[in-house]
Amino acid sequence: MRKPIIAGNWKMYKTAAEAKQFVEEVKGLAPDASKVDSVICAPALYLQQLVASTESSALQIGAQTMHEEKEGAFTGEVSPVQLKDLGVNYVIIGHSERRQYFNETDQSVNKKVVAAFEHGLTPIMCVGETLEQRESGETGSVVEAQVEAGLAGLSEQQASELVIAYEPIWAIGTGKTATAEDANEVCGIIRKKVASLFNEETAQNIRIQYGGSVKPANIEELMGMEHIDGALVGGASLETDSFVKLLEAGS
Ligand code: G2H
Repeated sequence: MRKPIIAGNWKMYKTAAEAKQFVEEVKGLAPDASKVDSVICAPALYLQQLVASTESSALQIGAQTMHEEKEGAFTGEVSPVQLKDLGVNYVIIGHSERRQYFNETDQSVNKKVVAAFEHGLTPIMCVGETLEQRESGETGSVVEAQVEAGLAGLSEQQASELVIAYEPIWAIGTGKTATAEDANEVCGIIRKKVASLFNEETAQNIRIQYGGSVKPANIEELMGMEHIDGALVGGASLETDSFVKLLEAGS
């Protein structure tokens, strides 16, 4: 059985004091780590402090992006080695906002996914279609192509450990959620694609999250779906009450 994973994506929100207070409040309330992986993906600035304050709690800390090189002259960037050194466990790769505003492509996403594994981080790789692509019936082919490119060069073991977040772009921060059935259908297409690229066992192991306006009111229905193993949550991960409810629904 796949262990659910609920990850908050704080994006560019919170001051250091707010981040600290949130984690102090939530860490004792996170469900047992044997039931659900509970993750906060915080701004890079706060990672060190948050890793230290969640030590020996069930709450884990992730980053929101990283560079693919282990070091170098890349002003402003953060490397996988630096994240690992801080004790970070997870890293979101290829979020649609990174693809849209920072020119990330399937190829750069693949390099980052490979580099994350190389340095002992678990990538949460995001895929998803635009509204235009959905309306023209391309959702399946777009998502399959993103999965195929993103997983290139991974071993079966790495692919099994990868987390894929299916985030339809039109549902991000808009209040629109894909219906649970629609989300499940696309997560099923992703799983099938993983089976064709690797094998059935890998496809059964890989965890697939849904993301896009997930909140306490819709998480249970989403989590009840066959192919949905968790959620990547933006807005509703910023408040302690709603985030704890999401963790509980995941466990
Ligand atoms: C999608 C999601 C988190 P929200 O970006 O990755 O954000 O839950 O606010 O739609």
